[in-house]
Formats: sequence, structure tokens, C-alpha cells
Amino acid sequence: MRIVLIHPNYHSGGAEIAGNWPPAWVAYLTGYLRAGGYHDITFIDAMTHHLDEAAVRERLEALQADIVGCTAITPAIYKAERLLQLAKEVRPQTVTVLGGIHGTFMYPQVLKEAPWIDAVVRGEGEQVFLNFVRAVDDGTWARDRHAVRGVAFLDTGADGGNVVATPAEPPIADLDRIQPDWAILEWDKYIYIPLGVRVAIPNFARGCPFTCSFCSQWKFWRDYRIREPKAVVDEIEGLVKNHGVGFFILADEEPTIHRKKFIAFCEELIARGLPDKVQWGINTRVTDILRDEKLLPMFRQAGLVHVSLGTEAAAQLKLDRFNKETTIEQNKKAIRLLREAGIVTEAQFIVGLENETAETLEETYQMARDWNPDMANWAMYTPWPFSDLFQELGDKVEVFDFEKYNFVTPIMKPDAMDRAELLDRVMNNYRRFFMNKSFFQYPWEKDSFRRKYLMGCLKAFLKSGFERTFYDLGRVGYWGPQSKKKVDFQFADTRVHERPDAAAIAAADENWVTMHGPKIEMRRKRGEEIAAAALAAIGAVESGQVSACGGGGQLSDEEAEAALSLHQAADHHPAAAD
Ligand code: B12
Ligand code: SF4
Repeated sequence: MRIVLIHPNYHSGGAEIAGNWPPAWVAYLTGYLRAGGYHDITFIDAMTHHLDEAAVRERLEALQADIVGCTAITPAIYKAERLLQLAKEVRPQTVTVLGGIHGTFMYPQVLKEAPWIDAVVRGEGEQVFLNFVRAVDDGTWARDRHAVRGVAFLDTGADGGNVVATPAEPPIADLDRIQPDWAILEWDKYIYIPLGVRVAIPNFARGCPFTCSFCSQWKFWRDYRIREPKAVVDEIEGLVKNHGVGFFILADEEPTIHRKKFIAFCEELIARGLPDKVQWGINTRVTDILRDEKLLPMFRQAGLVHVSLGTEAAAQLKLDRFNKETTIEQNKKAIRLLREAGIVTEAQFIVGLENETAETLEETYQMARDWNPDMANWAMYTPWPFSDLFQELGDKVEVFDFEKYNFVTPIMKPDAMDRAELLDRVMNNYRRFFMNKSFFQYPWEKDSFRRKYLMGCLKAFLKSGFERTFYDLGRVGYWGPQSKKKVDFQFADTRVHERPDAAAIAAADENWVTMHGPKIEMRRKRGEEIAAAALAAIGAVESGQVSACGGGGQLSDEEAEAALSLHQAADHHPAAAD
């Protein structure tokens, strides 16, 4: 059974500017398949090697695979669909399979626009893929597809063209059962530019107990699970010894929520002397940093040098709309604590919702200066159709060219400005922020590691600036404020940009049980309460009980807006229909 896995050649000039990153999904799936008895596995990293269709075709012709599997995050979906079509063109009897987040929730649309895909693996891939490969191997796939859990496919039987999704496979409770095979990757290519060393992306935990409205990772993994710290450190030690890895980021959504295990992980790294050989970074929540204030120096000692924080917004109203469960003050304090512990901090803002204005963008800049993280990142709000906020935004989302759903293209047009102006103002924030840092902070850092690291980040940043890859600026034709009028985001007209069918997405969600049920119910109730208060206040205005000059009981604009958005959230949230 010959299996070929492909990572599509998609680029958009965001996080990838820091280097070439190894696709963790390949290592985890390969390890699991090999443990299940399947060894003939080849990986084609079309992204890292910038392989065009002709080059992939040539590889596929030489390999004559039985199964070709491709991954797709949302913006890479069209490229993945095309690669799987190519696999069929090369060898029609090849069985094609798609995995990753986009297909997990969007399989009804994907299977209709790419009927050559034989199966979509939904959610966590290891067990489902192994079951699928076994079914193909023993020749039962065509007949018994309905019995393989966690897949979706087109049933071309008597009725023809029906999309079928089988019940979900339970999440793998003991993640340590998955032994990744990192040797499948060609390591020379995976270099982290800031430190000039090889980089890896191991997984400590999967899932997230929070339910931020703009995010869908919590839905994707369904349940929060964390590995045994010693096993993760074994894996990291192996990456250092066998593959020369000098830096890693944890692939996790939320690595620190399980405090005890995170501490044990850091202690184990220290006990084995690994921090001299490998440094690392994480994305995590502000609230965990505050909780672990006293432990931050120990985390730094364990090699944790970079923390990226989902600070997201400069206004509390927006944090609440995102259901972030954090406050502005907490953001500021977390950044200070990390800085004091010698850890590089990165603040992430989400901008570009419909109510973004010149003033709110300026506010995020001022906030970034005030909080003073080492780095700041302004991501364009991207309305994943399977996220709660998308449902809430309704008709305000107009662009469905998923190739541009990449955090760097303004998908939403703010009411107060056009998309080019939004991009220009975001670039203005970047320019001012990093100009200041590169003149007044980075070269003067006293801690030599921090200085080296930050100057390395600046190098990566400048490299992508010169190459015009940063934020895809070259492709969209942005050359500074003077070019604003000529910017073209190239939203494709030729593609079918159908608004995804809300009913189909809701149906796809059925049977997709997550750990968050009670929490979602709580949010719905809170939304209803606030909406009821807002309605009562509006009633009071109408009946003249509240004076126009702001007499007692009137809601402020902010409160009214919050009430409205929460009310809409309650209205549109799938759980509200229960
Ligand atoms: C590491 C990472 C990167 C690395 C990529 C490394 C790489 N080459 O893969 C870098 C920094 C380059 C990057 C860049 C981007 N990223 Co990124 N990234 C992540 C991150 C933090 C971890 C991904 C990971 O490795 N997870 C661990 C593995 C094991 O999980 P997995 O990939 O989901 O794979 C499992 C299943 O999905 C499934 N599966 C996956 N593929 C396949 C294929 C088959 C055949 C099968 C059967 C199963 C299967 O099985 C796997 C094992 O269970 C996630 C957030 C997160 N915490 O997950 C964001 C995330 C994936 N990134 C995201 C985005 C948007 C981007 C960018 C567009 C942003 C930007 N402009 O920079 C670019 C696109 C780059 C590109 N060309 O693909 C989004 C995608 C959201 C969406 N709906 O599409 C995420 C989810 C972040 C978020 N919060 O929204 N990213
Ligand atoms: S905390 Fe992070 S991963 Fe969890 S739901 Fe919020 S944005 Fe998503």
C-alpha cells in the first residue's frame, strides 16, 4: 500500500516569514500509520519547495500511489483540491483523501466542488486515517465506507451525489499513543530565520477549553487533552539529537492551562540540560501568564524565550464580542511580567471588523506602544464560516474567495473605509511600531540573547519586506500610502463564491459533539439577559422615562452596542435554536 502525503504550495506572507516550517501533521500521521503496519509513505512538501503543478505531477507519476492525502487549512483549499485532482489524472484508481480544518467543517461544499475527492477525514486525523487506509487496503472501502467513522464522502450510489458524513471517531484520549515519525521530513530546509537553526512544531496538548467567537480550533479538536510531560520531552530530545533542532514552537492552542503538567514539562527540560541546546516559543492566554507570575523566570530557564499572546483588541467591548474572557488591564500586565522575566513578548491584535475606524486602528497602535511588547502583530479578521462570529455577522461577510482567508487580506470591508485604506493603516501601524523598536530598543537590549533574537526577527521582517512577500504586499500591489488607490486584492470572480449554506454547516455540526456544550449554553443565557436589559432600556427611552441628556438608567453607546451584539449572538448561535 503506497501512500503519498502532500502539503500544498500556498503562501501568504504572514507567520511564515520567520522561515520554513515543518508540517507537523505529516510526522504525526506517518508515525501512527507506521505503528499500524503501513511503511511505504512518501511526503511531498510542495509549500517549502515551492513546487508547481508540473513538479508535483512528475513526482506522482513516478510514485504511482495507492492513496494520496493532502492537507488544507481554509486558504489552501483550492490548491489542495487541485492537487487531489492531479492525483486522479495521473492514476485514476488512486484513492484521494483530504484532511485538516477546512474539510472538517466545509465538506459539503468541498465534495460538491471537488467530486474527485474520495474521502474527507474530519478532525483529529490519526485513528480515522489508519482505519481508512485499512479499509482501502483490504478492499472494503468502496462497499463499507459508511462503517468508517469520522469521514465524509459523496455517495454516488442509486440516489447519486449525496454527501454522507459518518459519525465522528472519539478523540484519542491518550495522546502519547501517537508516536510521531519526524524522520519523514527533509530537515535541512526547516530553518527558523531569527536564530538560524532548525525548527520543529511538536504537540504537547490538543484542543482548548475556551470558546472565542472568531476561532474554531476549540471545535476542531472537540476535547482538551494533554500529554505526559516526560514523553513530550523525550520527543524534543529526539528532535535535538536526531534532527539538529535548535528551536521549536508548541503546535498547541493552549499549552499552559494544565499548570501542573506545564511546570513538569519545564522542569524536565531543565533536568535534562536541554535549554542549552534548544529554545522554544508558545501561543497562550494572558490569564495563564498572570496566574503563573512567579513561575515565569523558571519557564525562561527552561528555554521558553518567546510568548505570543492573544491580546486581540484595544477595547474591552471587542474582547467581550470575541468572548475572550480577558480584560485590557490583564493584557498590559501580562506583557510587563513576561518582559521582566526576559521572555520576548508578541501581542496579537485582530483588526478589520465592520466597525473598524481610523480611530480604533490608531487606538491599537497607541495600546501597543503603551503595553510595550517586543513585537506586535495586526491580523486581519478572517471570518471562518464555521466560527460563531461568522454566524453573527450574517450578510456583512461578502467575500467567499477562501484563498484570501489568510489573516493578511481584509475580507470584511469596514463601514468607515475601503479595504485598501484598512491595509494602509495597518501597514502604518507596523511601520511606526517596528521603526521605533529597531531604532530605540532591539540594538540596545542588554540581555545578549534577547538582542540576538530580536535582531533576528527584524532581519526576517526586513527580508520579507524587501522581497515584498510580507502581507502579500507584492501580489496586491501595495508600495506605501501613495499606492493605495492601485491596490488590488484580486478576489477571484471565476470561482464559485457561494455564501456557504448555513443549514449545511449546521448539519455538518450535528454529531460533532465538543466538550463545550454547557459553556455555550451559559453564553446564550448571558446574551439573553443583556439583550433583555437593553430592550427594557430601549422601551424606557421610547416611553420617555430616560432623558436624552443621559439621565439615570440610560445605557451608554458601548453598553447598547454590547447588548446588541450579544443579542445577535444569542439569536444566531446554533445553540439558541435548541
Ligand atoms: C504551526 C502553524 C503554522 C506554521 C505552518 C507549519 C506547517 N508547514 O504546517 C506557519 C507559521 C508557517 C503557519 C502559517 C500560516 N497559518 Co498557521 N498555524 C499553525 C498552528 C499554530 C499549528 C498547526 C499544527 O501543526 N498543528 C498540529 C497538527 C498535528 O495538527 P493539524 O495540522 O490540524 O493536523 C491534524 C488534523 O488536522 C489532521 N490532518 C491534517 N492534515 C491532514 C491530511 C490528511 C490526508 C489527513 C488524513 C489528516 C490530516 O490530522 C492531523 C493529526 O491529527 C495552527 C494553530 C493550532 N494551534 O493548531 C495555525 C493555523 C493552522 N494557521 C492558520 C493560518 C490561517 C495560517 C496562515 C494563513 C496565516 C498567515 N498568513 O501567516 C499561514 C498559512 C501558511 C501555509 N502556507 O500553509 C489557521 C488556519 C485556520 C483555518 N480555518 O484555515 C490556524 C488554525 C490558526 C488559527 N488560530 O486560526 N501556521
Ligand atoms: S483561547 Fe485561543 S485557541 Fe482557545 S478558543 Fe480562544 S483563540 Fe481559540
